[in-house]
Amino acid sequence: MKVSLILLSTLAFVAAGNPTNYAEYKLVRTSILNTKQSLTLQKYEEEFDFWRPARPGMSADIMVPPGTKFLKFAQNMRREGIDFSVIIPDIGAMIENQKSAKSAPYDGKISFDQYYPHDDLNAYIDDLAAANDFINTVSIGQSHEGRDMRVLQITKAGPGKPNVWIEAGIHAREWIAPAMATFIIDSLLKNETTFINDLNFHILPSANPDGYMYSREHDRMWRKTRSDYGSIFLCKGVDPNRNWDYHFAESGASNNKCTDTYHGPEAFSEVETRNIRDYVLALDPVPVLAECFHSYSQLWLWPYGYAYNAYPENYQEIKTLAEEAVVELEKVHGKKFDPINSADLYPAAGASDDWYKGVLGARFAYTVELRDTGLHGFILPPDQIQPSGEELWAAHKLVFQRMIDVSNE
Ligand code: 0X9
Ligand code: ZN
Repeated sequence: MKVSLILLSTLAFVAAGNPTNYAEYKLVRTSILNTKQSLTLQKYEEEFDFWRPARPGMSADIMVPPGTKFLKFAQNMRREGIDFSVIIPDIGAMIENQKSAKSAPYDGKISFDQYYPHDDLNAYIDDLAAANDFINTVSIGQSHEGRDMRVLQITKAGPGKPNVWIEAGIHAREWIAPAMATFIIDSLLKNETTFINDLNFHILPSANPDGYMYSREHDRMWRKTRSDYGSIFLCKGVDPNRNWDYHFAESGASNNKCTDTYHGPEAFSEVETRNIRDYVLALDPVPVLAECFHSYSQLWLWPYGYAYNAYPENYQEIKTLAEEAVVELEKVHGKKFDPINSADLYPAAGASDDWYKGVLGARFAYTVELRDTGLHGFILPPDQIQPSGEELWAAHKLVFQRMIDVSNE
């Protein structure tokens, strides 16, 4: 990567705490790529932020700066014979627009029309624990910058009952994910549902607190943790969804500290992934279901994701349930989610879903890529939290019931 004085001064500017400015940055979507085109585009992965990577048979979503960089990009695409269209003309304006949306501090009652900071997410689950004797919260450790990582435990079902594990927000900029964890919690606790009588739930709403807060306060497009491995270009952070010790670094991850998919110096280099690992390994029984909430693309991904044609032995029942879940989901607001194998999105190793299946031994493991399909991408407007939650909950009613049924077999 070419590092200029301008880049270094930009890095210093960001390090000094000035928010990254995305004024007139564009999100472009390419046409469906063939193998040659995807290889060509992958050369640009260090220069541009790929919201969806370049892989054969897919279109890529690429954030491109305005001005001469955009003109140069367009020229290069023309030369390579890759068509594209602009799907978000001004990412900065979209971010600013959302900043002006309602944001009231958490006051003991969660509302599903805003994205809360990490401390409020913790406060919300702590308040639930204080108000219910069958709910606890536990700290599973601190993040790199010392934020408390707290898990909500709903253990009304009692010892020995099947455990369900949900991890949200491991990617910082995917704000809809922590919001969906709180929506699922809220729905579970409504009186008309009885899942909590039969299943124990362990839910981590904010799996990457430093990254999440950095994305709120400094750089809306931040994805990684905030650790520091001494990059000469001052690049920070590791992709915590490439940091798990199952086929670590074998595919879809980078050794370059400046990329968004940097896998880290070794598996579990990140304190956040170690905290999660140690907590879930101690669960008894092993979770029947382990889920990860991400965005965007509207997908219900099933394992494995580290390579093409690598499937767990019971993949048929995992796949079938994903297919059934998206049918329930679509009934609510008509949103289509694709139930596909993770590697068919793109092979990427070291993700937590693969580890939950391949190492932990969860019977069912999924990554749900939430709304939308690129109209807003990661910058999903807060007025979509409520409808997203409604459709996700409908899918989960089926999934949780299936967990009860298979556990009673
Ligand atoms: O690349 C990821 O980590 C996930 N997509 S995202 O756009 N949210 O970054 C997908 C992970 C799918 N799982 C595996 N590849 N194992
Ligand atoms: Zn993600």
